[in-house]
Amino acid sequence: MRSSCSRSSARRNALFDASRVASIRLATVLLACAAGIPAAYADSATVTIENMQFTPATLTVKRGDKVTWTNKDLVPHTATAGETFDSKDIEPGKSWSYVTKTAGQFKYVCTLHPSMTATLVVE
Ligand SMILES: [Cu+2]
Repeated sequence: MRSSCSRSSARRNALFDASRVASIRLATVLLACAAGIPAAYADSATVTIENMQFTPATLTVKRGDKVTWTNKDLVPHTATAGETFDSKDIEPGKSWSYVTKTAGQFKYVCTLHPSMTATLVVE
């Protein structure tokens, strides 16, 4: 009798703790949004450079997301959008990442092969 009583009280405490943790998490997320800070769990996306092409040709991400370009060709490439971002040379087999800061549509190019173009859309 006594042991079953203390067991149920322990279970009540556990439930209370879980709901308290959930509301603290929610408050943290709301604070981060209110301050305009990208949430800590921002997404990441990948652009593959292969056969002298960026794939996908148009990638849409959210502000604060991390975009990684991976060069699977046997020659260096760049992902260059004027002043917004510039990977410089990405050697074969290497990657370069950029955390998006401002919203907009950014056309970018490989400065080594100007016919290679693509667009990064940041919402
Ligand atoms: Cu190139």
